[in-house]
Amino acid sequence: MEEILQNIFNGILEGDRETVRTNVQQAIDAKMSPAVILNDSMVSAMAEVGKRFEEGEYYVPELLIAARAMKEGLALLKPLLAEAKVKAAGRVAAGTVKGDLHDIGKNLVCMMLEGAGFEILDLGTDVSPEKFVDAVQTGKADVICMSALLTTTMPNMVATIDALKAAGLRSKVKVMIGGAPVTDSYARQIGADGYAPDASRAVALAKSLLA
Ligand code: B12
Repeated sequence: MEEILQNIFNGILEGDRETVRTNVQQAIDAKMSPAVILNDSMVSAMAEVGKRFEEGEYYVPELLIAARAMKEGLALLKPLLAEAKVKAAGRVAAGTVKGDLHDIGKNLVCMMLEGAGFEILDLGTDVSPEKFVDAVQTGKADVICMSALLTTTMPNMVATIDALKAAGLRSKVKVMIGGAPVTDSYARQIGADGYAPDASRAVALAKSLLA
């Protein structure tokens, strides 16, 4: 059992999708608890990936292939997790703001959050303030993650916060922002609840906002 979990852990660190897929399937066939498979191998591996990224040992490509390998295993686990009613860490609606088509960073944030046990509503790119509002109203998101890579689209983060206020929803949802041109002081200036400079710190931020 230990060996299977270790193989999944190593497979994610190495971005080896085949190893992750076969070992997760073996763990499922051996009737291991989906929560144990998720937390003791996959989430801990993604935490290690995040740590290596922060320490400059891993770069974006390693982050991407690790996240992809994790997704492969998650796809097998998802139906079982739903059955076992493993409580999601929270429901996150994420999107790149209106006018902006950059989605690599946003996708990384989604993958890391998913690996950490959050339920993700991926709204895609070019997401209007109305769509974010709808994700809170009908999608019941606890957290909104807005990404912007263009200085010209950053004001659409403000427009989204304004739309949430106008809909009377601002106090019901936490707002996280990020993207290369975004800063912590900008987050404070526009009244967001938090900013993170990368995907692994986005996970820590989401956890702290919902704690
Ligand atoms: C790849 C890229 C593209 C690709 C996007 C492909 C895709 N599917 O995403 C394409 C070619 C389509 C593109 C188009 C354009 N681009 Co471009 N692009 C880039 C580039 C080279 C890399 C961006 C990237 O993916 N980085 C890697 C990811 C992993 O990093 P990241 O996005 O920053 O995300 C991390 C963090 O920021 C954070 N994060 C991200 N989102 C969030 C959200 C939350 C909530 C949190 C907490 C954290 C977080 O976590 C992520 C992971 O660690 C940047 C240069 C750069 N240095 O950023 C230019 C750049 C962003 N692009 C730029 C420009 C100008 C454009 C165009 C206008 C070019 C043109 N004239 O057509 C168009 C705009 C299209 C549009 N409407 O969006 C400029 C922006 C300048 C500015 N100051 O506004 C840049 C900076 C290049 C430059 N130096 O001029 N681009």
